[in-house]
Amino acid sequence: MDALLRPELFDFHGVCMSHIFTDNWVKIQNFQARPDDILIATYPKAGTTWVSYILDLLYFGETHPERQTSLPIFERVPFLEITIPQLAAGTDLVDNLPTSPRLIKTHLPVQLLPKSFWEQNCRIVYVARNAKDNAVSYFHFDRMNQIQPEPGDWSSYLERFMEGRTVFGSWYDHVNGWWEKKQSVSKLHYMFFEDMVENTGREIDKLCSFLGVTPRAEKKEQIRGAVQFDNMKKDNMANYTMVQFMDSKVSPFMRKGKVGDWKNHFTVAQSERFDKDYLKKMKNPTLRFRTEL
Ligand code: PPS
Repeated sequence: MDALLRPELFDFHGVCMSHIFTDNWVKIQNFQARPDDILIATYPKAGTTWVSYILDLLYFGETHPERQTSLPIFERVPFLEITIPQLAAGTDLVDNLPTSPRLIKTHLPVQLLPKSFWEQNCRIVYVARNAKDNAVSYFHFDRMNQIQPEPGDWSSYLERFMEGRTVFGSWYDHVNGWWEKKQSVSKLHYMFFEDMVENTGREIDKLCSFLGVTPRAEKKEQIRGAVQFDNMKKDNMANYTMVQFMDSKVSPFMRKGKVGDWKNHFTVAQSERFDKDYLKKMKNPTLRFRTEL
């Protein structure tokens, strides 16, 4: 795996990317979505795995319970654009999914999404997380994940995050781009990590109504319990501990799962600078994030 180590960032159609997510670009852009596919779209570290787990349990928890103990979440909900040499490409994993619906993960900014998702009018769940906690989570992820660029120290990382020089580009462009899309696409459910932490049950209800599924109350309660942070953290099928290029000893994938952990990382000066810059970039008053609960 040595050849994979620590890729460089480069500009890809105006977005910072690494080759891990662009090597398979022709297949990604030509990917054929199906009308019942459900896409989970996020900027990295916004709650993808959490929502993926909920959807997997909603659709297959009762009919295919063996999935929970035998298939890691990244096989149940493949990552469309990932391509790691010697491993199956995300597009192939999706094409080989036996399930219906197929649950698919992407971190692509809205303008780079394969057009068949729009043509097929697929349901899309977008999860967004406040920029400060998102930056902290991404920093620790880049430390522990050998297929991400070297993050350097926290203060230089934060500068790069503000400049949009992280894999999948600017957080600001990502959350705004998908938010604008939501205004014209009815099958796009835009949700927030902070709301999930505040009241997971309420957010599961909203997801069910968006997806048009009506599970029994006990089933919803069971799912709510199963996806609590402590349960997912110890679940080897959800916590990414079996991934060779991720080192949980450096920082676990299921790290803290909190709102407001940024306060343990940002200095007062960094926070003030970040807030000032944030106001310049986040002009749309209808898109509001909470940095504490
Ligand atoms: S990835 O790599 O982009 O797919 O990562 P992603 O799953 O989007 O985000 C990982 C962060 O989500 C937290 N997480 C949770 N928080 C609360 N409850 C549950 N069940 C849960 N599952 C995942 C995870 O801990 C990462 O956040 P941080 O702040 O680093 O802990």
